Amino acid sequence: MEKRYYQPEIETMPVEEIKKMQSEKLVKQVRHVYENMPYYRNLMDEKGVTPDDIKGIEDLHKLPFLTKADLRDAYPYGLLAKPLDECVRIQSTSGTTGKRVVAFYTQHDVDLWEDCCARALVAVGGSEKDVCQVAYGYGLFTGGPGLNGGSHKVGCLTLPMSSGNTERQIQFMMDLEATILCCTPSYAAYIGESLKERGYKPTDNKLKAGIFGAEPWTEEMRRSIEESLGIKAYDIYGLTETSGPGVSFECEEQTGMHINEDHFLAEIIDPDTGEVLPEGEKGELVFTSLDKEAFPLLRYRTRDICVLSRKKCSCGRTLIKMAKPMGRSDDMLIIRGVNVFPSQIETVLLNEGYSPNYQIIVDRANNTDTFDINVELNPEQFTDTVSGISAMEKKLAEAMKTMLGINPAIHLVAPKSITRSEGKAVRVIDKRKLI
Ligand code: DLL
Repeated sequence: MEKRYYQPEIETMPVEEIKKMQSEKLVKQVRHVYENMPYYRNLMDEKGVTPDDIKGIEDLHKLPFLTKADLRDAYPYGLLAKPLDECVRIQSTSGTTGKRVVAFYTQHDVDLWEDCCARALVAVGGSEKDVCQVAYGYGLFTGGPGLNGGSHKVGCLTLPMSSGNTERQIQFMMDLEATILCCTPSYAAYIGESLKERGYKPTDNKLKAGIFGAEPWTEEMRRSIEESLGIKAYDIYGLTETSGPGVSFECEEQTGMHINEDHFLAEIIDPDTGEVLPEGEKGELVFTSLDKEAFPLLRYRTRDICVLSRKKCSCGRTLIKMAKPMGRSDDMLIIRGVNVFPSQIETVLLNEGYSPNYQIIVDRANNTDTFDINVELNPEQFTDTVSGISAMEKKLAEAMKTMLGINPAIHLVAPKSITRSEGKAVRVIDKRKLI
């Protein structure tokens, strides 16, 4: 079997050794942060915790959390722990609440981030023989630069396409015989659809694998992308605050993402109480950066809802796995008092044979929430009889009711009428927030 590890000494390290390594790094990192990041030192002082109290990972729970609100308060330099002279890069993402998140990197930080992305590429079978088409956005967004750096480290021929210009993506994919595609899952679905429209069959391209992340996507979406592109589709996770893509990545088993535990210490907490939950329970994912220098966030609350598992993996990696995040706690919609995740809607649509092109519109009329879902028909489903359409809408509404517990109004719309996304898809329009 071909080599599928980039750094086997880390990726297959016995768990006890990983934990020992994490403990040693944590003790050093807490000291670095305490001495160089006054913002976090104040939080520790308020909690009455000193670096001497942290002797290993068993003491992690004593440290205060950092949240999105802290990022906002400390913008732009307040969480910087190295002089700007030693930083070589910033990356940024739009926050949900106005101010952008700005993350800083030393050369050491860029290097370890690219190692993480290289691990992800090798895990899907990448090597110097591959042509890696990076169709995540380049620039402030971490997707393009992260996978680009990883691809160089592996030695792939890197196509730095950035997102968009689908015509050119397809031309290069075909002419330069790309074998690995990296982009958001929604853009991968769009590229698949565009190839089909141009008369290509899934076997006409040379792609073997895709590395898709930056937004939640379901198993049903995975299958649909795998079919349309004729590839294996792998998940990758990360966030700007922890460096970018590559915090965790999927291996050949495709049953969750291995967390790069030598760099990131993961916890699951109860989002309401902050209490640490045992392995296997669902809750909010919290990360501590163990050896980042410039922007070393400790106990950062991601708001992503997830489950961790140390079940043995057939790929031989010992790194803990996280399930696909089912969405962010702040993506969750509360409609007429019921919690609704867009991922549940996507599951129903794909199970019922619809496209993953949909938009959820929530509003309020007469003090009651309205809940509408526009769903695009596939060209082969298109029928121009009104009774045909309303029967399909009714059937889909029933399937939604079974999954969600509440009844949306379904509107089947013409093929290609919902705007495609080249980056992260916009699935929800919540007009209630605008009031
Ligand atoms: O999205 C980094 C990234 C780029 C990850 C390319 C993977 C591939 P941000 O823009 O800061 O960073 O957004 C981070 O996106 O907290 C999750 O809510 C969501 N997210 C990222 N990856 C996944 C994934 C990049 N595989 C936020 N599944 C995170 C579900 C994901 N959600």
